[in-house]
Amino acid sequence: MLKLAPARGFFAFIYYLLYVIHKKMKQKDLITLAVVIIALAGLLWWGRSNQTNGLPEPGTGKKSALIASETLYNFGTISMADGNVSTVFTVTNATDTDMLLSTVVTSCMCTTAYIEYAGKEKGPFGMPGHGGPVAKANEVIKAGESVGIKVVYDPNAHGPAGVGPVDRYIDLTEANGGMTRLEIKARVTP
Ligand SMILES: [Cu+2]
Repeated sequence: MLKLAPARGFFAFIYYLLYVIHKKMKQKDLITLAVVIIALAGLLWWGRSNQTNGLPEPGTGKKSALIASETLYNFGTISMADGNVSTVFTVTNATDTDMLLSTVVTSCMCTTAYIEYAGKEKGPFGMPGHGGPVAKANEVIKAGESVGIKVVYDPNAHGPAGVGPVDRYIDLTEANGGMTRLEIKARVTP
């Protein structure tokens, strides 16, 4: 997919580099150089493939007013054939003042979230678009009250290539800058 294009360009560049150096170096030196470059490329590739989400790490912002009953849910092994899976996290405004939950964003388009509060459901909220505006949640959670954050994961969103372990984040951002990160994991089989 898209990620392949820069890699292909990278290897084309290495090939060109080797071709140029080839004319000026002895064969033994060339092999040493090739091994070093392949090792570096491998490290780079490994590092990139370990980046499983697109959201920035939570900052050292203000303390969150919300307390989550749990911050990680593991769906275990799920099958594409069975379709979407969902879970509900409970988050509580643990302060004695009302708070404003401004945004709910997810780290990938396969994951959506809904706010369940006072008998209503608001959403879906998903991954922020490419430079586009983030849909505001703007939900006031009263002092001491709890809301459900329903998270839906679509194992078919990435097509047949989407098998294997997945790790996704759901970030709840407050008007005062506080942030709560929820996380889902699963192992996807066809
Ligand atoms: Cu995804």
